[in-house]
Amino acid sequence: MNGKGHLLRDKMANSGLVQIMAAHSPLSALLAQEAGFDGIWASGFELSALYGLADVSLISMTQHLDMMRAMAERVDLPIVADIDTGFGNAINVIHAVQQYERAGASAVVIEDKSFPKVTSLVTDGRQELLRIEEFQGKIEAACQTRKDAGFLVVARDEALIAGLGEQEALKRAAAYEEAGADMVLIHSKRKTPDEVESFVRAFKGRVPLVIVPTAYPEMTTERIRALGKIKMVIYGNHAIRAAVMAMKDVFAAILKDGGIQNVDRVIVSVEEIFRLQGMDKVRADEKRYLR
Ligand code: SPV
Ligand code: MG
Repeated sequence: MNGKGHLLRDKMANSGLVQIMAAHSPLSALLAQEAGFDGIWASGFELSALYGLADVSLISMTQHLDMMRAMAERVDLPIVADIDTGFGNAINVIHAVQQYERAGASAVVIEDKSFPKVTSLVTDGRQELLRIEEFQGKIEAACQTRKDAGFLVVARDEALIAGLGEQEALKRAAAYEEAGADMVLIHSKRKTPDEVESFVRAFKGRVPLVIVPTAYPEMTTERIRALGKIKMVIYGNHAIRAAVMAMKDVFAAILKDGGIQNVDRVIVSVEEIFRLQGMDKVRADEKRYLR
Protein backbone atom coordinates (compact mmCIF):
# COMPACT_ATOMS: atom_id res chain seq x y z
CA MET A 1 0.00 0.00 0.00
CA ASN A 2 1.59 3.31 -1.00
CA GLY A 3 -1.28 5.72 -0.37
CA LYS A 4 -0.43 7.94 -3.32
CA GLY A 5 -3.84 7.61 -4.95
CA HIS A 6 -5.08 10.23 -2.51
CA LEU A 7 -2.63 12.77 -4.00
CA LEU A 8 -4.40 12.44 -7.33
CA ARG A 9 -7.82 12.45 -5.64
CA ASP A 10 -6.98 15.60 -3.66
CA LYS A 11 -5.74 17.49 -6.67
CA MET A 12 -8.79 16.51 -8.71
CA ALA A 13 -11.16 17.38 -5.84
CA ASN A 14 -9.64 20.86 -5.62
CA SER A 15 -10.95 21.34 -9.16
CA GLY A 16 -7.52 20.56 -10.61
CA LEU A 17 -6.71 18.71 -13.79
CA VAL A 18 -4.07 16.03 -13.26
CA GLN A 19 -1.67 15.54 -16.15
CA ILE A 20 -0.29 12.02 -16.51
CA MET A 21 2.61 11.19 -18.83
CA ALA A 22 3.18 7.79 -20.40
CA ALA A 23 6.36 5.88 -19.57
CA HIS A 24 7.81 2.53 -20.60
CA SER A 25 10.81 2.33 -18.27
CA PRO A 26 12.08 3.72 -14.97
CA LEU A 27 14.23 6.20 -16.94
CA SER A 28 11.28 7.59 -18.92
CA ALA A 29 9.23 7.75 -15.70
CA LEU A 30 12.03 9.70 -14.04
CA LEU A 31 12.13 12.18 -16.92
CA ALA A 32 8.36 12.67 -16.70
CA GLN A 33 8.71 13.31 -12.98
CA GLU A 34 11.50 15.85 -13.52
CA ALA A 35 9.41 17.58 -16.19
CA GLY A 36 6.68 18.18 -13.59
CA PHE A 37 3.84 15.81 -14.45
CA ASP A 38 1.41 14.74 -11.72
CA GLY A 39 1.70 11.02 -12.38
CA ILE A 40 2.94 8.27 -14.66
CA TRP A 41 0.87 6.22 -17.12
CA ALA A 42 2.28 2.68 -17.17
CA SER A 43 1.14 2.31 -20.76
CA GLY A 44 0.53 -1.05 -22.39
CA PHE A 45 1.06 0.49 -25.80
CA GLU A 46 4.47 1.92 -24.85
CA LEU A 47 5.67 -1.29 -23.24
CA SER A 48 4.48 -3.36 -26.22
CA ALA A 49 6.34 -0.98 -28.54
CA LEU A 50 9.45 -1.25 -26.36
CA TYR A 51 9.44 -4.98 -27.07
CA GLY A 52 8.79 -4.27 -30.76
CA LEU A 53 5.35 -5.89 -30.45
CA ALA A 54 1.80 -4.85 -31.30
CA ASP A 55 -0.45 -3.75 -28.42
CA VAL A 56 -2.81 -6.74 -28.76
CA SER A 57 -2.43 -8.56 -25.40
CA LEU A 58 0.91 -10.14 -26.35
CA ILE A 59 2.78 -8.67 -23.38
CA SER A 60 2.02 -10.74 -20.28
CA MET A 61 0.75 -9.37 -16.99
CA THR A 62 4.06 -10.32 -15.41
CA GLN A 63 6.10 -8.34 -17.93
CA HIS A 64 3.93 -5.25 -17.46
CA LEU A 65 3.80 -5.65 -13.68
CA ASP A 66 7.59 -6.03 -13.42
CA MET A 67 8.14 -2.82 -15.37
CA MET A 68 5.50 -1.00 -13.33
CA ARG A 69 7.23 -2.13 -10.14
CA ALA A 70 10.62 -1.00 -11.44
CA MET A 71 9.14 2.44 -12.19
CA ALA A 72 7.53 2.63 -8.74
CA GLU A 73 10.93 1.92 -7.21
CA ARG A 74 12.57 4.79 -9.10
CA VAL A 75 9.97 7.59 -8.95
CA ASP A 76 7.84 9.18 -6.23
CA LEU A 77 4.93 10.11 -8.50
CA PRO A 78 1.70 8.12 -8.37
CA ILE A 79 1.44 5.50 -11.13
CA VAL A 80 -1.73 4.88 -13.11
CA ALA A 81 -1.44 1.30 -14.37
CA ASP A 82 -2.92 0.42 -17.75
CA ILE A 83 -4.08 -3.13 -17.08
CA ASP A 84 -5.91 -3.49 -20.41
CA THR A 85 -8.82 -5.93 -19.96
CA GLY A 86 -7.57 -7.06 -16.54
CA PHE A 87 -5.97 -10.06 -18.27
CA GLY A 88 -9.19 -12.12 -18.40
CA ASN A 89 -12.43 -12.16 -16.45
CA ALA A 90 -13.33 -10.77 -12.99
CA ILE A 91 -11.25 -13.49 -11.32
CA ASN A 92 -8.18 -12.35 -13.25
CA VAL A 93 -9.01 -8.76 -12.29
CA ILE A 94 -8.97 -9.66 -8.58
CA HIS A 95 -5.50 -11.15 -8.98
CA ALA A 96 -4.26 -8.22 -11.08
CA VAL A 97 -5.50 -5.55 -8.65
CA GLN A 98 -3.86 -7.35 -5.71
CA GLN A 99 -0.59 -7.57 -7.59
CA TYR A 100 -0.56 -4.02 -8.96
CA GLU A 101 -1.52 -2.43 -5.65
CA ARG A 102 1.22 -4.36 -3.84
CA ALA A 103 3.72 -3.40 -6.54
CA GLY A 104 3.06 0.30 -5.94
CA ALA A 105 0.35 1.39 -8.39
CA SER A 106 -2.01 4.16 -7.23
CA ALA A 107 -4.69 3.51 -9.84
CA VAL A 108 -5.71 0.96 -12.44
CA VAL A 109 -7.52 1.55 -15.71
CA ILE A 110 -9.55 -1.45 -16.92
CA GLU A 111 -11.10 -1.40 -20.40
CA ASP A 112 -14.41 -2.96 -21.43
CA LYS A 113 -12.98 -4.94 -24.35
CA SER A 114 -12.85 -8.70 -24.60
CA PHE A 115 -9.51 -10.48 -24.12
CA PRO A 116 -7.34 -10.48 -26.21
CA LYS A 117 -7.76 -6.75 -26.89
CA VAL A 118 -6.82 -4.84 -30.01
CA THR A 119 -5.09 -1.47 -29.65
CA SER A 120 -7.66 1.35 -29.78
CA LEU A 121 -6.24 3.83 -32.27
CA VAL A 122 -5.66 1.50 -35.22
CA THR A 123 -7.87 2.13 -38.26
CA ASP A 124 -10.68 -0.44 -38.62
CA GLY A 125 -9.52 -2.32 -35.52
CA ARG A 126 -11.47 -5.43 -34.49
CA GLN A 127 -13.06 -3.96 -31.36
CA GLU A 128 -15.21 -6.40 -29.39
CA LEU A 129 -16.74 -5.13 -26.15
CA LEU A 130 -17.95 -7.15 -23.18
CA ARG A 131 -21.58 -7.26 -22.12
CA ILE A 132 -22.23 -4.36 -19.73
CA GLU A 133 -23.10 -6.70 -16.81
CA GLU A 134 -19.91 -8.67 -17.29
CA PHE A 135 -17.78 -5.53 -17.19
CA GLN A 136 -19.69 -4.24 -14.15
CA GLY A 137 -18.64 -7.46 -12.40
CA LYS A 138 -15.01 -6.71 -13.23
CA ILE A 139 -15.25 -3.15 -11.87
CA GLU A 140 -16.97 -4.35 -8.69
CA ALA A 141 -14.30 -7.01 -8.26
CA ALA A 142 -11.54 -4.38 -8.61
CA CYS A 143 -13.20 -2.03 -6.09
CA GLN A 144 -13.75 -4.80 -3.54
CA THR A 145 -10.18 -6.05 -3.89
CA ARG A 146 -8.24 -2.81 -3.29
CA LYS A 147 -6.82 -2.44 0.22
CA ASP A 148 -6.25 1.32 0.17
CA ALA A 149 -9.48 3.29 -0.14
CA GLY A 150 -7.49 5.98 -2.00
CA PHE A 151 -6.57 3.55 -4.81
CA LEU A 152 -8.46 4.60 -7.93
CA VAL A 153 -10.40 2.18 -10.10
CA VAL A 154 -10.95 3.73 -13.53
CA ALA A 155 -13.40 2.13 -15.97
CA ARG A 156 -12.45 2.65 -19.60
CA ASP A 157 -15.40 3.00 -21.94
CA GLU A 158 -14.49 1.95 -25.50
CA ALA A 159 -17.95 2.35 -27.08
CA LEU A 160 -16.87 5.30 -29.25
CA ILE A 161 -13.71 3.43 -30.31
CA ALA A 162 -15.89 0.44 -31.27
CA GLY A 163 -18.14 2.72 -33.34
CA LEU A 164 -21.23 2.06 -31.18
CA GLY A 165 -22.15 5.73 -30.81
CA GLU A 166 -22.67 8.25 -28.05
CA GLN A 167 -25.84 6.72 -26.58
CA GLU A 168 -24.10 3.38 -25.99
CA ALA A 169 -21.07 5.19 -24.57
CA LEU A 170 -23.28 7.13 -22.14
CA LYS A 171 -25.18 3.99 -21.14
CA ARG A 172 -21.94 2.17 -20.43
CA ALA A 173 -20.44 5.10 -18.50
CA ALA A 174 -23.53 5.23 -16.25
CA ALA A 175 -23.40 1.46 -15.69
CA TYR A 176 -19.72 1.56 -14.79
CA GLU A 177 -20.30 4.42 -12.35
CA GLU A 178 -23.12 2.38 -10.79
CA ALA A 179 -20.70 -0.56 -10.41
CA GLY A 180 -18.41 1.66 -8.31
CA ALA A 181 -15.83 3.06 -10.72
CA ASP A 182 -14.11 6.15 -9.31
CA MET A 183 -13.67 7.63 -12.78
CA VAL A 184 -14.66 6.84 -16.36
CA LEU A 185 -12.10 7.08 -19.16
CA ILE A 186 -13.83 7.93 -22.41
CA HIS A 187 -11.65 7.12 -25.38
CA SER A 188 -12.00 8.37 -28.96
CA LYS A 189 -9.94 8.08 -32.12
CA ARG A 190 -11.72 10.92 -33.92
CA LYS A 191 -9.16 13.37 -35.32
CA THR A 192 -10.89 16.32 -33.66
CA PRO A 193 -12.15 16.82 -30.08
CA ASP A 194 -15.85 17.13 -31.04
CA GLU A 195 -16.80 13.48 -30.34
CA VAL A 196 -15.39 13.62 -26.82
CA GLU A 197 -16.69 17.14 -26.18
CA SER A 198 -20.20 16.04 -27.14
CA PHE A 199 -19.96 13.01 -24.83
CA VAL A 200 -18.71 15.15 -21.95
CA ARG A 201 -21.55 17.65 -22.35
CA ALA A 202 -24.16 14.86 -22.44
CA PHE A 203 -22.65 12.91 -19.52
CA LYS A 204 -24.82 13.32 -16.43
CA GLY A 205 -22.82 11.18 -13.99
CA ARG A 206 -21.05 12.39 -10.84
CA VAL A 207 -17.69 10.71 -11.38
CA PRO A 208 -14.88 12.69 -13.02
CA LEU A 209 -13.81 11.79 -16.55
CA VAL A 210 -10.43 10.85 -18.00
CA ILE A 211 -9.29 11.35 -21.60
CA VAL A 212 -6.35 10.26 -23.75
CA PRO A 213 -6.30 12.90 -26.51
CA THR A 214 -3.65 11.26 -28.72
CA ALA A 215 -5.83 11.24 -31.84
CA TYR A 216 -7.20 14.77 -31.31
CA PRO A 217 -4.20 16.84 -30.25
CA GLU A 218 -6.02 20.20 -30.43
CA MET A 219 -7.59 19.23 -27.11
CA THR A 220 -5.39 21.53 -25.04
CA THR A 221 -5.50 21.72 -21.25
CA GLU A 222 -7.30 25.04 -21.62
CA ARG A 223 -10.02 23.39 -23.68
CA ILE A 224 -10.24 20.44 -21.26
CA ARG A 225 -10.62 22.75 -18.26
CA ALA A 226 -13.37 24.68 -20.04
CA LEU A 227 -15.43 21.47 -20.25
CA GLY A 228 -15.27 21.09 -16.47
CA LYS A 229 -15.91 17.36 -16.01
CA ILE A 230 -12.53 16.00 -17.14
CA LYS A 231 -10.11 15.75 -14.21
CA MET A 232 -7.36 13.59 -15.68
CA VAL A 233 -5.58 13.80 -19.02
CA ILE A 234 -3.25 11.00 -20.06
CA TYR A 235 -0.58 11.68 -22.69
CA GLY A 236 -0.66 8.07 -23.82
CA ASN A 237 2.35 7.43 -26.03
CA HIS A 238 4.47 10.56 -26.17
CA ALA A 239 7.48 9.08 -24.35
CA ILE A 240 8.00 6.25 -26.82
CA ARG A 241 7.26 8.45 -29.85
CA ALA A 242 9.75 11.06 -28.67
CA ALA A 243 12.36 8.34 -28.04
CA VAL A 244 11.85 6.81 -31.49
CA MET A 245 12.16 10.19 -33.18
CA ALA A 246 15.39 11.01 -31.32
CA MET A 247 16.98 7.62 -32.00
CA LYS A 248 16.06 7.67 -35.69
CA ASP A 249 17.60 11.11 -36.18
CA VAL A 250 20.83 10.30 -34.36
CA PHE A 251 21.33 6.85 -35.91
CA ALA A 252 20.86 8.28 -39.42
CA ALA A 253 23.22 11.19 -38.73
CA ILE A 254 26.05 8.93 -37.48
CA LEU A 255 26.05 6.88 -40.68
CA LYS A 256 25.62 9.94 -42.90
CA ASP A 257 28.38 11.95 -41.17
CA GLY A 258 30.79 9.01 -40.99
CA GLY A 259 31.11 9.22 -37.23
CA ILE A 260 29.71 10.65 -34.03
CA GLN A 261 31.38 14.06 -34.32
CA ASN A 262 28.20 16.01 -35.13
CA VAL A 263 25.64 14.23 -33.00
CA ASP A 264 27.82 14.62 -29.94
CA ARG A 265 26.73 18.24 -29.70
CA VAL A 266 22.99 17.52 -29.96
CA ILE A 267 22.50 14.52 -27.67
CA VAL A 268 22.67 14.69 -23.87
CA SER A 269 26.09 14.31 -22.29
CA VAL A 270 27.33 11.17 -20.61
CA GLU A 271 27.38 13.26 -17.41
CA GLU A 272 23.63 13.80 -17.74
CA ILE A 273 23.12 10.04 -17.91
CA PHE A 274 25.36 9.67 -14.84
CA ARG A 275 23.08 12.13 -13.04
CA LEU A 276 19.94 10.18 -13.98
CA GLN A 277 21.66 6.97 -12.83
CA GLY A 278 22.46 8.44 -9.42
CA MET A 279 26.21 8.17 -10.00
CA ASP A 280 26.96 10.98 -7.52
CA LYS A 281 25.60 8.88 -4.71
CA VAL A 282 27.61 5.87 -5.84
CA ARG A 283 30.77 8.03 -5.75
CA ALA A 284 29.91 9.32 -2.28
CA ASP A 285 29.17 5.79 -1.05
CA GLU A 286 32.46 4.56 -2.48
CA LYS A 287 34.34 7.21 -0.50
CA ARG A 288 32.47 6.37 2.64
CA TYR A 289 32.30 2.58 2.61
CA LEU A 290 35.00 1.12 0.37
CA ARG A 291 38.09 0.51 2.47
C1 SPV B 1 -1.95 2.91 -23.87
O1 SPV B 1 -1.16 3.86 -23.85
O2 SPV B 1 -1.58 1.73 -23.75
C2 SPV B 1 -3.38 3.15 -24.03
C3 SPV B 1 -3.84 4.36 -24.74
O3 SPV B 1 -4.15 2.30 -23.63
S1 SPV B 1 -4.19 3.95 -26.39
O4 SPV B 1 -2.98 3.40 -26.98
O5 SPV B 1 -4.65 5.13 -27.03
O6 SPV B 1 -5.24 2.93 -26.40
MG1 MG C 1 -3.26 0.47 -23.30
